[in-house]
Amino acid sequence: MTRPGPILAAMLTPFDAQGMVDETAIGPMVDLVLGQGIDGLYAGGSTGECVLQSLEQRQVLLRALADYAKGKCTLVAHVGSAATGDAQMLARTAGDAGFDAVAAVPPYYYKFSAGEIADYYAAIADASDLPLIVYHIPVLTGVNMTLAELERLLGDDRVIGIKFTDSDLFKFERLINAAPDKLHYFGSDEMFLGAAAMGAYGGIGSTYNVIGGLIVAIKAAVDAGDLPTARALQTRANEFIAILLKVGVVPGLKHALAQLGAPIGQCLPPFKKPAADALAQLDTWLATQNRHLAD
Ligand code: MN9
Repeated sequence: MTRPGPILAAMLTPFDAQGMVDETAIGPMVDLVLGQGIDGLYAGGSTGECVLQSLEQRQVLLRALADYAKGKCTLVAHVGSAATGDAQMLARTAGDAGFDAVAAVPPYYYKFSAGEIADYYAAIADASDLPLIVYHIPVLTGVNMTLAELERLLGDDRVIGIKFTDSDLFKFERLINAAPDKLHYFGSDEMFLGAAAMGAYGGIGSTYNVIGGLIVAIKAAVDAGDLPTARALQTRANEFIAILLKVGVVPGLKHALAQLGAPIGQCLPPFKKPAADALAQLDTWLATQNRHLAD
């Protein structure tokens, strides 16, 4: 197994006017995003609008992405679904397409027990030969697994790590130290510096589509023990993230990528087009700040 790289962009999904995956838009988007020097892509997750798509469309995306990007970078497929059978099917698709790993949110909607959640992850691990990353994002799933539950999931040999999107850095640090051999990715981009300082292996985030270079630089500064540089870089990142949160993260990132030369269509319903005044702020940032990110 190749070890997945540390800094992965949570990929957006390009759609055509009919709401189908626009395979022709994948290449230019991938080139733009990878051009920032990140290690790879995490496809079909929250940023990729996974819960708004049919199983078939999610498979189309995974196959098309692997066709274009396999061999160029780390590829992780998010396969999580409240329907365990769909998650297994997607894991098989990712395995056949040549992904490096799969990731999955826990089953949501019903309040499943820890044992039921563990069975779901075991079923996904059984479905393919790919290593598995647990995705902990309680703010969206409503499933707030405890430290003990997360530790138990990481105890499975087939589970290589976790994507941890939460502001609880205490829990994150406890988990890193309880399972030091696993890959601990952090997913709250606005606090990446804190997580890197706590010992994160890397990060997987939506905003990396635009500011991936800043995140790579924050990690390098933390690893070099240069806290003032890391702090200044996180502040620059957060100026962008604050605007993006006003616009709406996924529609805002789609708008930004179009402005940067890789149009990928609109979000699926019921996402609305962002408000014009918020978009104007984003455009100003892109025009005045983004081109200086490499400075
Ligand atoms: O885990 C993303 N989380 C969500 C990844 O989409 C909820 C993050 O990249 C956030 O979008 C980002 C902005 O809040 O930190």
